[in-house]
Amino acid sequence: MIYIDDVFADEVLDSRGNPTIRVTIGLNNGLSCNAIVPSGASTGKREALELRDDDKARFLGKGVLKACENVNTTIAEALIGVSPFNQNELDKIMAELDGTENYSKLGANAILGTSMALAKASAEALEIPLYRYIGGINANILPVPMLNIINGGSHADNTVDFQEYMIMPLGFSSFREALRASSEVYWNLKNILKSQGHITSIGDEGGFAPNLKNNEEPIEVILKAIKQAGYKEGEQIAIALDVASSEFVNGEGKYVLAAENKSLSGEELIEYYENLCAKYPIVSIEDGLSEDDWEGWAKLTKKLGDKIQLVGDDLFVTNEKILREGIGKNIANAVLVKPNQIGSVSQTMQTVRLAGRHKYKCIMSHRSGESEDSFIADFAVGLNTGEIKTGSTARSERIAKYNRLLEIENELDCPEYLGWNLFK
Ligand code: 2PG
Ligand code: MG
Repeated sequence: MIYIDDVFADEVLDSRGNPTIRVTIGLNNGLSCNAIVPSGASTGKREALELRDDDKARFLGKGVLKACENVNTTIAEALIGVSPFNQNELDKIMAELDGTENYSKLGANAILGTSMALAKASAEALEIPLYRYIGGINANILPVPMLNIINGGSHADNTVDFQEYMIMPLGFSSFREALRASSEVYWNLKNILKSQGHITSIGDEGGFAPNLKNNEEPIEVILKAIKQAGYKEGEQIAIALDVASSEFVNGEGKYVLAAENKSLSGEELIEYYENLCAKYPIVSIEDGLSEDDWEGWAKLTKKLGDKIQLVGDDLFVTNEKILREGIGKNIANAVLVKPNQIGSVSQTMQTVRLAGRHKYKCIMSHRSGESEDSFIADFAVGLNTGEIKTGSTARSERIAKYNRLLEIENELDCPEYLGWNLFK
């Protein structure tokens, strides 16, 4: 019988150079697997708690030694000697050990790291790929990527208010071709920005971070890059935005667009989006309104919900209960799926299943602070999310996910890439 004989956590660095937790699970057959937990910058208020040490003498207070300690003592004691294959039960045991809704005792980073490493170790022990372990023979769809090629908001030190300007390669028949086209657009974008005298340094997710004059100019320049790369805007490559509006809403509920010297009400911001969508091939807007503005969200969904994908990230924080409330109120039509917002593999799966039952789309997502761990690539295929958001075609922590998806596409007998069928 296979059982867990070692659980070990240590403090490593993420892509921003901040400490994060790596959990290694060892099995009695000699196998061992590890997982590294990512970390966000523009976090939703209701996310599960990322436990940090707050010891100013180390890593400016961001150390995760307490979370490691929790894995190495409390969690290890409960898991050693147990079979790794009962993911739901093991996640539940950790939830009970913690005893709080948001994992504020042991830390969501401690629990998620263990949960991910358990899934990896189980797949390894069965000698099957992780996506196959998660999804069985149903795991066959390569996700359409959302590639963040211009970064703004709290992910970059530039003038742009919106956080992410993404391209979605929808008019292609394989993931490989879609990724190639995206990389070509990225390089054309760099050349155009350079020729216009802009800086071409990159933000946290590998996109460029130029100082542009308003929040529309990034779209204009991306469309130019699509054309210059030889692709048809709207037909082959569409635009998706993560506005991350909770980051620029003020105390009075006004949305402050510093780049345009404007302060808009929720209704005015909805109108702003309607105009943008009429003008440009936008297929998806994430966090268009703040996480507290549920009334505004209902209006936004009424106005644009049958035309484009409206994604709740800070709004739903991958939380089944909050998503259920949103579904009941007809809010948004898609959910961003970030395992560390909720804290375990099985809870993430519950949220995805709920979304599926109510025809909400799911987009598997990285965090702005990432690592070489490509867990979410397998997770996206295993859960058939059909979409993934994992940065631009630069920076190895982003590329790790894309390269893993290329590998999965090679492995599958008849891989499917949905492209526009995603919306049909
Ligand atoms: C987002 C994410 C990832 P962060 O807002 O969608 O792109 O950013 O990890 O900083 O929350
Ligand atoms: Mg977001």
